[in-house]
Amino acid sequence: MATRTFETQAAASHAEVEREIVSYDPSTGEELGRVPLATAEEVAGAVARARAAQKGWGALSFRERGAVVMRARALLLEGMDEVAALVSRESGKPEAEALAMEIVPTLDLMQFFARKSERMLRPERLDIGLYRFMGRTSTIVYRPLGVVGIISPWNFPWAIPLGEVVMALMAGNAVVLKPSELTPLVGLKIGDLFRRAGLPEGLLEVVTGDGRTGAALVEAGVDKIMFTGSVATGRRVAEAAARKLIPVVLELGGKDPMVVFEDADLSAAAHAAVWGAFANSGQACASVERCYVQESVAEEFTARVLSVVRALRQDPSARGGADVGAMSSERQLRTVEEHIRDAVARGACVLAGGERLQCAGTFHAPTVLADVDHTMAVMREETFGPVLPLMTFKTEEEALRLANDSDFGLTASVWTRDLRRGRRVAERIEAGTVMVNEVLYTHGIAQTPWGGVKQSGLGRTHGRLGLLELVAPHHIHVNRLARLHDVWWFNYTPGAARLFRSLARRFATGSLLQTLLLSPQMLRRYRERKGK
Ligand code: TXE
Repeated sequence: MATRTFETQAAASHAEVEREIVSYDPSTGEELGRVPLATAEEVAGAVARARAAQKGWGALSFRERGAVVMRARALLLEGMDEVAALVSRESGKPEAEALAMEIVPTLDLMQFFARKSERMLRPERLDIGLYRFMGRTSTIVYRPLGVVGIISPWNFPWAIPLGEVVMALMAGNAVVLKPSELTPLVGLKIGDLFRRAGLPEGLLEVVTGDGRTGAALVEAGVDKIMFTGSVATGRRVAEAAARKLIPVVLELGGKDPMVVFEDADLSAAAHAAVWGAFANSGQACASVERCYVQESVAEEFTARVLSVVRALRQDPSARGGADVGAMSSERQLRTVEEHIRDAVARGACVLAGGERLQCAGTFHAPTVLADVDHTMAVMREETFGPVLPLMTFKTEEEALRLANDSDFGLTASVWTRDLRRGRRVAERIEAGTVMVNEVLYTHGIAQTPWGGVKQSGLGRTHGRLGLLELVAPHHIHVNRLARLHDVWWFNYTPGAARLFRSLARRFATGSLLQTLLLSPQMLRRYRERKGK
């Protein structure tokens, strides 16, 4: 069986010649399987099949679409251990973590969108102010976009694409999914789940491949791209999409701060910091990547963190019982080593971990750093690994300044027993989501919007805001009094101009009373028209 080292990842390039992607188990380096590397023509074919299938699907009721999603959900529930095992094998995370962070949230998401999409997308009557007294109504009707392209990463290879697939399908779209080249088998498993659930052919096409396959998907004439990945690739996707005028949602990761005030429950905060930084081996876009502790409790908090870290189990041979799994790739592990090396060279102190494990897999020990500052890469760039840098602050203002001193803004977390302070600080942190006394997990709450500000991306997934990204709002405007010609139509007589001045002064105030004062002028205008 082939095994993987950094150098032999070049095996991938050998396989590319054969137009294949090789999938490896990062915790052992063993080959798991091979899948096709789809060409641009094959991607275009998938988009064409999806477009043909979407017409009938978009015409179904929410109930009918929801029934397919609920069948897929039942199959997932039945086969969850098999899915968790595959996710664990292909991504390196412990099976328990795959269950907790990928299966449970998606089961909840599936029932939520299957049952609630209709309500969230029901036609909406708009308040059009004084125009309603002119016999008019405005309604927004949400229609499917058509074909949605989803380009997904390897860190949550099941939960991220599956959630977006469900939302796109419930909104009446067809989907072409390009899973990460590191986790193609999990991507194919998503396609398999919906096929077994009876989703009509063509509605979910899974095209396996690498960045070139993703780039081909952007070029293939889809109606929207949902992208999750790095800032650099996200920018390339947005540029290509802009040339085709296709909208994009970009989820580009974060450098998420955790702020611990002196009045926080230090035990809970320490456990949360450790889980927030080391769950998924730190490879979550909402991982705690910077931890700021108020100086007066820094010593106690650090001691608590270290004692929780010491109890963590990391065992390359135990999929079920370990806490901190393998990292997804050697490249990722090298970024972690580089950030630690840079931090130490600039004066940081390693309080725990600090090194990779000597084994065939890509494991890195959970690492705690102190004496860090914002000149270090570990405080500025996404580390995306099991590293928890601790830094102290004195005042609330200083904590806010440090938390906001970042190019990213995905999530943040504030720890305090004073919930008024928690909300106050939360409102001033620049991030898509700020949690008070929680970390990391709100991607798992399907009802809440997910997305960031600054370099963390554009748009939202999840919740109603996420669902609205997957539909086209159609504005239907109806005039029930068509007999009465509008006063602003031709001809522009001197009387008309006088009326328009009055409209500017009175009607445009939004006041019905003011507008009623215009009645005589309006009547004159109608009579003037009638005379013609
Ligand atoms: O991501 P890429 P990578 C961050 C994290 C990580 C870094 C690099 O910091 O260290 O990104 O990860 C497809 N057109 N995140 O290199 O390249 C690719 O095939 C279209 C944060 O794995 O962005 C894959 O399916 N698609 C993040 C997907 O893009 C292209 C999760 C992501 O790959 C493409 C993962 C192109 N030109 C990494 N090139 C998060 N937001 O949570 C590549 N792809």
